[in-house]
Amino acid sequence: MKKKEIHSPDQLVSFYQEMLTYRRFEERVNLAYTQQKFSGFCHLHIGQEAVCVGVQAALQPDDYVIAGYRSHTLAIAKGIPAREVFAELFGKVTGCSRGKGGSMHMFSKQHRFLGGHGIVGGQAPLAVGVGFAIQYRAEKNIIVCYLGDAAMNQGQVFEAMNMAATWKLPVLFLIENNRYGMGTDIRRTTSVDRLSKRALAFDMAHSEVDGMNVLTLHTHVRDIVADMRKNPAPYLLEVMTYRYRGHSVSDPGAYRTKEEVQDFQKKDPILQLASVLREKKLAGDKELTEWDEIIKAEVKEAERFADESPAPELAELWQHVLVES
Ligand SMILES: Cc1ncc(C[n+]2csc(CCOP(=O)(O)OP(=O)(O)O)c2C)c(N)n1
Ligand SMILES: [Mg+2]
Repeated sequence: MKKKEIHSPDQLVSFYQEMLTYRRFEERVNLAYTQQKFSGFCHLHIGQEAVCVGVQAALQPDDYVIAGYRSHTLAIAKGIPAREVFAELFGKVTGCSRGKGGSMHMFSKQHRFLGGHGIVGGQAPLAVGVGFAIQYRAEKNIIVCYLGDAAMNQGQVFEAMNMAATWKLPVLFLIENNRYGMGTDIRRTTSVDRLSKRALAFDMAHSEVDGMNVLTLHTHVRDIVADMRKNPAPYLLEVMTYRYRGHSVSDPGAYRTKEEVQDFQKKDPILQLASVLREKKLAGDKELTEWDEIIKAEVKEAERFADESPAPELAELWQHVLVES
């Protein structure tokens, strides 16, 4: 029997506002990049907003998150203020990594957001280390390890899963399957039709879920996390999602058709939830427009903070780059 999904009106509104915040944030980041306010790599999460909102709402604040390089919005969802993420992009000392990490290396020990990692799949062994620490200290937390679909073809990810399964570590390996690894269609690089099946090799629990519907996703992840807390063990979740923009801001996207992108945009997570809000009479045109204006102003303010923040002093070069015992 299909489980009844229960989300309070407040939760529905807050999911909507959060997803819209991340969409507007990334749009503003893209604009700043085109205005040459910063340079280097920049990977946007536009289209995938339901994932971080649905997942984060299923976690406790003291759970851990570790991710790849497409992680501006994941960092904000985990509690890092948007302005500190913006300042990090601009290489300012007020950034969450004091301007030393940039787009791919958001980090906050305080918020238990353990990066932002540029090496594809490099976060998986680190997540296992954190999972081990949780078990060793007899904590009740879990760690969510975000991975791209292409990261699932990296050898170290298999090693990490094997260890996590052998030692029953509370690691939720979460694949954001957006169908592409840079310009390569995942179907050209993998022998399985579902990446979650890879869990069978480790006798690990696994499933798939629609990543364009924040409510379905949230309910699904909440149940997984509740089980993991009761019976610690790793889990492999494949979230079916899609990125609307290029792999990075400099990708013209010639490897896929406009129609394909448009098909996914019809299932846009923000539009889907707007329909729910309208149906339930929780919002109409007036509210949706007002919220958008407020959110745009907040994002602009985050950018202003980044603009006006100082660059790191030269002496900063030698600080926080090494852990001294
Ligand atoms: C070990 C390693 N190999 C190759 C690269 C180059 N690279 C950067 S992103 C990327 C694609 C990864 O795609 P996916 O895991 O699906 O994540 P997505 O970008 O779709 O979020 C590749 C191959 C890298 N950064 N690290
Ligand atoms: Mg991908």
